Amino acid sequence: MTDRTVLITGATAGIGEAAARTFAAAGWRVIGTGRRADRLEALAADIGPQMHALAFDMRDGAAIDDALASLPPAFQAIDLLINNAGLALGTAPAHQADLAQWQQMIDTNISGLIAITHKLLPRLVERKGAIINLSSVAATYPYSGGNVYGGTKAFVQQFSLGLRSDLHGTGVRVTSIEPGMVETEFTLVRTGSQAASDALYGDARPMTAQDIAQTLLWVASQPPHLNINRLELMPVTQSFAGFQVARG
Ligand code: 8X3
Repeated sequence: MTDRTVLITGATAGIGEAAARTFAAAGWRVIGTGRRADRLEALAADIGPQMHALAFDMRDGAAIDDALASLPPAFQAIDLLINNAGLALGTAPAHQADLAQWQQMIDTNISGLIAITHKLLPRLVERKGAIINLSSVAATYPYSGGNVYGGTKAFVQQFSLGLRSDLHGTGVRVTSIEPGMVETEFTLVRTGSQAASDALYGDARPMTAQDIAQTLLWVASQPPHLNINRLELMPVTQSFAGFQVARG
């Protein structure tokens, strides 16, 4: 058991839900956040009193304040922020993409992430806490249709390194986790198609949400003198393609 508390954004599904279960099983108190209150409450009921469900929209600063102010005393001292909430929308090339989808990715993956981080930073500095941000391999390696999604994840990667620099001397640790293909609702959300999701993950042996949750716990369990700056993960079946050349 530990007396530490983690706040996990986007805990309603996928990596966030797996992380909530994994950290609770390791003895952490877990604050799970998200917009879908019913799913959060169901998860909290399953995990038990170690989890507190906090439903709010991360794009709304006043809603974040109200939510944090409503935390029961036992959950107020937050040691670790896991910025997991995020999404990809669309796979169209940039010149055919939907601007509203681009904006929605920026709102969640960047604006929401910086808003909750900004709110929690004073507490994290006070407690010499830690931040783990979920970036992606898409931060480093461009792929067709990745455009703004990759751009948002590059922001998360670089923001993580920038936080490390700004928090120098505070004892606060910051990590950018950069997974490749993980089988979650990610592709269903991105494409709106269960068939597309099944076709991508089908026999590809992708990573699982549990793989990433275990990695998050491992990062959080390192001794306080050690900071994992960036950690990139892929399934064995995923690697890199070469440059493309248009001819004619
Ligand atoms: C998404 C990574 O490889 O599924 O963050 O596009 S990948």
